[in-house]
Amino acid sequence: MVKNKQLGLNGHAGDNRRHQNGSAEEASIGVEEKTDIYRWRLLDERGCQTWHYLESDEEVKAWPQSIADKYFLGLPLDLPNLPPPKTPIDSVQNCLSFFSKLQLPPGNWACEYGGPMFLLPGMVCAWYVTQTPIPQPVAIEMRRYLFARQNSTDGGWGLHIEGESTAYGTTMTYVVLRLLGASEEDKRMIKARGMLHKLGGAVNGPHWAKFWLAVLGVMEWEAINPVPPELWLLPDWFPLAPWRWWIHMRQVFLPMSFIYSAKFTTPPNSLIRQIREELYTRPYSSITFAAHRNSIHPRDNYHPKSFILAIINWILVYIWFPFLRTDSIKRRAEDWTFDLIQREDENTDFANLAPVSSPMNLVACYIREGPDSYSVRRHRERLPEYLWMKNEGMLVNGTNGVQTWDTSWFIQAAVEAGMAGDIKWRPMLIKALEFLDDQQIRENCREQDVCYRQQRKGAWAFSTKTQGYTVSDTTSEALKAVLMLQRLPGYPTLVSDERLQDAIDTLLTMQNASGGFASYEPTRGSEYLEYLNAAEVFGRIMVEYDYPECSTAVVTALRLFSSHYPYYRNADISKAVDGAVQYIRNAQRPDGSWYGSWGICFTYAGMFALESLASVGESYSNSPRIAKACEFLISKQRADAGWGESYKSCETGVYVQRESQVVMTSWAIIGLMAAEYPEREPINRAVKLIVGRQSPNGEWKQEGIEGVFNKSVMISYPNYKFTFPIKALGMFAKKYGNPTIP
Ligand code: LAN
Repeated sequence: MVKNKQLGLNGHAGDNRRHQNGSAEEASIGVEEKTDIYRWRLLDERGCQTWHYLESDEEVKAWPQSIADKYFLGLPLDLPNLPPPKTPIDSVQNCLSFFSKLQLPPGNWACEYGGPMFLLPGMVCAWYVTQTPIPQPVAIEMRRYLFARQNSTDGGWGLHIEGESTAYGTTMTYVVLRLLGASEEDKRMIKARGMLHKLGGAVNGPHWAKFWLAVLGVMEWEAINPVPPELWLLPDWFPLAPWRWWIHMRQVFLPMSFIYSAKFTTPPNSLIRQIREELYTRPYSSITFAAHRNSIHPRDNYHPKSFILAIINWILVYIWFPFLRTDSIKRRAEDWTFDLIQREDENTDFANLAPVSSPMNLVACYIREGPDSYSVRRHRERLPEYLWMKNEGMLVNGTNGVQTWDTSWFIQAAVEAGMAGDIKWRPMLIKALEFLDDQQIRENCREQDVCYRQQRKGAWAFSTKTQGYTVSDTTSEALKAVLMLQRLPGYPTLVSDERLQDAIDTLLTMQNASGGFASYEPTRGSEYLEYLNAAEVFGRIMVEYDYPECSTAVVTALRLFSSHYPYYRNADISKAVDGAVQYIRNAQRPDGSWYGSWGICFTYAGMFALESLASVGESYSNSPRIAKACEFLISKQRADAGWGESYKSCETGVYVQRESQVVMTSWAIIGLMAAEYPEREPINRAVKLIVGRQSPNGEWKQEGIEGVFNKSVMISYPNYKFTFPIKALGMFAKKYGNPTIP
């Protein structure tokens, strides 16, 4: 848990105010304030990760910086050079020697999980309007991060760290920099403002930006397209009912609709009044905000609002709200949405699903229950779990960590590479297994049907058990990791048969009629709901879809489980596998590729799909579709023998090249080897590239961004540069007898 004292959440709002002007002078002359990076520590308590800034020298002495802390902070590690690898397995050994030093005390691995630029602003806005003091070191480091991520050419910010400047990124980052104490006269802020005005000012931001601006009181509520909580009063059979939406959309819509209905705006102060005059190309008082509900800059308009949505919005604004919505409907809708907010808080112990909804839940609790309520205090304690500190400053992670996901992948990769039999790595792997044992979800949510939650007993969540949302592929990857490891001699059986069966039972509830598997739940609504996608900046977000990645994870988990437990729900498992494999076959594109939704992009999905089909016996020599998939991958191999795919692939649906990346090269050859691609040369050369890029201390350096969501937002998976090379090199060594690398 977060220690109030250490994070300075001590209720002295004065701290915050003092800070707002504190650095103005320095910043305006371009000297960035910075904390002492040697004083930051990551605390990991059963997967609950929080960063702490140690103020006193005594604290520093009592709690030395670990290698993992130093690594995350970009400090020198002074690790010795390892013997240069002669074979792929030497390279794996070196990597393990490095990666083992990053294991955290509970047994998991951690990392920065940044990329999106819209997460930090929500957090700061929520703190600001709920008068939650922002500890000075946090404010300083957030400012530093945001400035470090400013696009140097035009002074703006994008939707994600590699993206071009947008009205969303630029408006929100500008505003929170001001809230965090940056001066409007700072030359970087002047440049940012220039860019914002070039983009048409804050009226051109998307819906989610306008929402926060209205809450802050730097935009009027008339400019915000409606978010009616009464949608939650629709009967469950109704095709548009929000329980059918993709979980991230409905968990954001939920508190957003509550706040919208309350039309909550924080009382203006002088800073807010100043910001009002900075965000627009005209004086604030001269703007007709109601005319800007649909204004949006073309760069932000990835998914333009549909005509149907525009009509619905019109009806809501001009007919429903002024004439038809009675007080009693309003009250009932607000009561029910707040009840659902409380259930989400209860089910996650206030950690919440993700960092967009979580700050909004805080604001909703603040409105309904007051600043000193338990719910507000608990939210304030939990939000810092989303923060991450690195050499560039402090950011907000995409989830409250990658604990279970990355730990599961690492275990599998190490087993694949034959490392589990090496006594040297056994303590590390047992610790990792203990982590997964501890993190398995043991119970369903209370009244899961009332709060529309999916069965989850026996599942694993992407981050931690407390967050508690099953994900089809995380449950599968964790299940595989546990099965692989605890069956080996020398490893304890921690997760009982019954608990493994619980995981299978839950997985089997998650299949779609199409045979495929989606992410958190089976698909509950029609694709036509995309017509109601109001967020503009994301694509394919309204409902769950089938994913080759998730479907593959489930197929391979079910098959591995069946090989150990051939009698448990045998018929159900075969049927589920057949259905999922059939879906994967159907999802192949005419050019032989698969589109990836969670990693970039065709290389990622190709790896999974080929693994799935291989697990049911399809390979290059006996399956034309596999041959085609291999040819597709081979056609993308670059002259230096690597694969490198740009995030543009995700946005455009067409393979876009970039310089070779270790992670994508690993994905591609894992797929090719799973498919038993007959030619060895392209794979040999790729292996050479991977090994050649390894540093003498065993690590691989960070390259381009690896992950994606909602087609348009990129997200970092820094541990992939360890786990996927290990897996690829391990597979290679197994297949070709660990030859010397020429
Ligand atoms: C994630 C992270 C993990 C990811 C995988 C397990 C890798 C994937 O295979 C299934 C989907 C899942 C669980 C996933 C879904 C969307 C998330 C939670 C994220 C990409 C991390 C951040 C993102 C979340 C939606 C961020 C908040 C943004 C909104 C638009 C609400």
